[in-house]
Amino acid sequence: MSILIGEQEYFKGIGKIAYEGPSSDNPLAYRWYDENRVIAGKTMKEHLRFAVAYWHSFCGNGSDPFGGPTQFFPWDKKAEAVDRAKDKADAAFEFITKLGLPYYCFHDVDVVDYGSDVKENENRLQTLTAYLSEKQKASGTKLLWGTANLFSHHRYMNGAATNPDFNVVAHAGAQIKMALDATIALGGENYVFWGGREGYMSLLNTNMKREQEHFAQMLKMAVAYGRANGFKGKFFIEPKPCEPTKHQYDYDAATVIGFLRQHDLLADFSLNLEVNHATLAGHTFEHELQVAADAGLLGSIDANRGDYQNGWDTDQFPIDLTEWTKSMLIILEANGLQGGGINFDAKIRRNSTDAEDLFHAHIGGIDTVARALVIADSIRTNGEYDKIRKDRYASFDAGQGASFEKGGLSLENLFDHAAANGEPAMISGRQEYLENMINRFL
Ligand code: XUL
Ligand code: CO
Repeated sequence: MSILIGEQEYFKGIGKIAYEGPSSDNPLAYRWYDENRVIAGKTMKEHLRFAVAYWHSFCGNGSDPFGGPTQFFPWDKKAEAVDRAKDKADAAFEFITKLGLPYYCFHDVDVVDYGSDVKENENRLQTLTAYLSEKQKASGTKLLWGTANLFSHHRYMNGAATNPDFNVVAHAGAQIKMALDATIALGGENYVFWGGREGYMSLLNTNMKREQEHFAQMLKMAVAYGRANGFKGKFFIEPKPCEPTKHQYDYDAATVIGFLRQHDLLADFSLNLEVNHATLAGHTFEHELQVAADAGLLGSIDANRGDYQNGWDTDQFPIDLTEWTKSMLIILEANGLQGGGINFDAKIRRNSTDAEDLFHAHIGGIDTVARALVIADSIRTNGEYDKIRKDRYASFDAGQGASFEKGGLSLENLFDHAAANGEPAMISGRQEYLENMINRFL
């Protein structure tokens, strides 16, 4: 038994998941994710930077608003919080190592349960930070990002940094400080803010302007503390329109970019985009990626999917090849993710109760994304896709169109041009042709 498996092996009978190629029918093998395969000048491992999410995989227990846990974890048995947390870390690193993924992500309270004593919580997290550090060294696994859970505890029912009570805001700050300390100590490459309850349930009791200013203030303090303590990575904001609040301030990529610009935070922040959050906001995932890429803020991804019939965050594992192919076209065109990776912020269903289910879920998600990368690269290499889109704007590449783009024309010039050139010819958008073209490569 290797050092990567603790005293107890939690996923017995499952070995290292290997790449076996598309013809394999082994459900515990990769058919597309070949970490060393080079696509567009980089290995798949470098492009995708996959991460396992501690919370869904090792803390989530299948409970929902209508019923309690269905998944009873052998690593969640011991009476003492720190002992339980060490067992959980053993299970997590066994799992990540068997999948062969380079990264993991956590919230502070995923790593170890917190009580209500701030200093005791700090002790607990520091103890686990030392433990995780050893695990990282032994396995080569790295921390893609850390974050603080500022939404589960009852004190955050009216928000965390945006809470109307300063005493609660201080608790949020304390948790961010401790989570940043852990992230820095573990060499975490990024730090995430997902504003779970940073929003409102009713405008009747809310001073939105003041709350948003408090939020910006907290972010500035986090940046100041992180930079003063050696954190060189990016801070990410993860947009989501609602749930658990009625309206979350970080509604979508465009809203967050406006907020960052308004509060002069663009130098330190970028975006962590989640598929199911995009669809909840009434967008496609591709839309959110494009908005971030156009602003140079495409930082990282939380991979999952929603459900066409349900209007909430179902956080299912990604399996939609078309959605991911369209997404990969944008990611490749943007020269990849800026500092982040692809974190599986996804959970197995409440009735998926075999230890193998967690493997099947991750393998399916990993292969979907890897296959989409291969397809998107073929589409780009073929060249027709880029050419059609470029040609569509050809009228701006020379003459009056080029002057317009450079700001060299007035409204009178447009009048003269329109009058001189008559009614423009109709030019097809060729959407169906392009859709068929994407399908040709799938
Ligand atoms: C919730 C969500 C979070 C963040 C981290 O919808 O996505 O898990 O990713 O707090
Ligand atoms: Co997320």
